[in-house]
Amino acid sequence: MIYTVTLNTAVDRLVRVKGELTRKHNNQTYSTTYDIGGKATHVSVALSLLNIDNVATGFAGGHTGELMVKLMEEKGCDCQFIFQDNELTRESIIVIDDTNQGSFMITQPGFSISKEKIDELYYFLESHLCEGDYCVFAGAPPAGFPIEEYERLLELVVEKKAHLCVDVSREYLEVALKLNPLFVKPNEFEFQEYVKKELNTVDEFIEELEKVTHIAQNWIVSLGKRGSLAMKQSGEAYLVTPPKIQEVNETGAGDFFVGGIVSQLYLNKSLEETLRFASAVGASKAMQTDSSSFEPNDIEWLEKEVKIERVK
Ligand code: TA6
Repeated sequence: MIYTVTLNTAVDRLVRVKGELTRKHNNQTYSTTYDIGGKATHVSVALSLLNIDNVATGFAGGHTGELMVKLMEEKGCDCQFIFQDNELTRESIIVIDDTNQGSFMITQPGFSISKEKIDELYYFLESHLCEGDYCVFAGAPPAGFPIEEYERLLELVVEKKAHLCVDVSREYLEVALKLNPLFVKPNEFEFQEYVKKELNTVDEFIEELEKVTHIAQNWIVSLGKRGSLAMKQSGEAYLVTPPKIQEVNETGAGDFFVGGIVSQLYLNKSLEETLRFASAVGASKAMQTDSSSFEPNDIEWLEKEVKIERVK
């Protein structure tokens, strides 16, 4: 079984604006819709759309949390979120104008999780995780979440002999890297922050990856428009160039990329096959207007457009 854990759930309020979003101007909207916010929630949606069983858990609250669960269940997700009384799952505001140059994202911090509720999540995972399961932590915890509690949750996954998959940054990434995770997926900025160096060329990224390849079974560094760079613990590395697409809304594309990675590793595909498939899923997401869907019928042709080069 695959478990996804979103410690700071969100509902995305998608606001579509006429023309180009402009300061000091009455920017009129076409529509306002609500969708599933990230991050591991999107991994669960991707897996469900791929008909791969999974359980989505983490923390939620109030009517926004209930809306998120409703939207996820409509997409076939098995939701087992822990609701905290008198709190609301936050809203992320995603503004999309007619320029097709990407969205404007405005996020709220999210509510503080009580020790009682953290323990509830710990015992949920403790009673469900089995050897060989996958557990995906994606997205930073809400402000004030104790780092030692985060570490306790990740350590539990390893103690249960499940595969630990982590898409997180800063001190949370450092905690994950103590545990030899199956993969970590920092973006280019989060990776530079981790290695405490400014990196510009792909070769500079490869050079730094080689110094840390021993602390994760797979490093996958997303490089924005340049695609992604992946390195196995063995040092084998691939540069992935995504397909050229008409981007409509890139929100969630990184999370769906992670969903594609988890789906293929779960099916014991090679890293190269995994990267090809995941890049196609992420690209398909970016072609959609919402935050939480991709078009499975597009995957086959998108995979053919993905360029993968062995660089080490
Ligand atoms: O990655 C996309 C997304 O999850 C959006 O759906 C939006 O909710 C935002 O990112 C939340 O980001 P954060 O880093 O605050 O968890």
